[in-house]
Amino acid sequence: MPSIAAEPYSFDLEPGRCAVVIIDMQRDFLEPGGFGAALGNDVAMLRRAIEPTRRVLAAARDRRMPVIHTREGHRPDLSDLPAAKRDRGRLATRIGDLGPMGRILVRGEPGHDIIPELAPIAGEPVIDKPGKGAFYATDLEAVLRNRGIAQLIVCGVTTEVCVNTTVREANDRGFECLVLEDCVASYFAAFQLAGIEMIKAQGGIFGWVAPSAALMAALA
Ligand code: TIU
Repeated sequence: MPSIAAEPYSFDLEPGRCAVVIIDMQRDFLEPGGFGAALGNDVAMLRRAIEPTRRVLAAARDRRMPVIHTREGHRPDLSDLPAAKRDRGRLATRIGDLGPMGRILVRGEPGHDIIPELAPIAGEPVIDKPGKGAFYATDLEAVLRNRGIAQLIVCGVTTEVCVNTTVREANDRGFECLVLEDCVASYFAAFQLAGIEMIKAQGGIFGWVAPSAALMAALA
């Protein structure tokens, strides 16, 4: 069983029971003109996660390790969009409004797509989620349990929002999460640090944290 140098202590990877989960690496969060920008963020802050995640994705595919992608977004008729989420922030451009990449955070629109660098390939489930957590109102748990997966290697954006929410949901369901700190990113430098600290503190209250190089070394 490969042991990954992680915090707060080593993570014992079980290759047959482990999946890579890539959270919401969508144009709407990483490119100008999408939801992340509509919220007032500097979307360039997230790009540092792309290249390390691309390397992890390639390594997982080489080893036939399951890969699951998620996307945050809503039905075109917005029937799954709570009014509280639509109205939050009193934004000039809201979810469902037309932007340069199509309607903001709506399934099927260009902005909802995963960025080309990390595009899913055949055989990799894509979980469409209406909320921040990837387990809420999705079949992610069934997909994982049907494949006998008990451990998640987590990449994606943003560290303190969808990554943290998903890791907390996974932890309560009995999954062990290893978050790759260079493969997750935040619009806020302070929240990147805090989001990582919150996972690994208190003996790994929500999971483990490691640089992607530690995973690569264990897989080599
Ligand atoms: N995917 C995800 O994190 N959704 C967000 O809305 N993140 C923010 O940081 N806003």
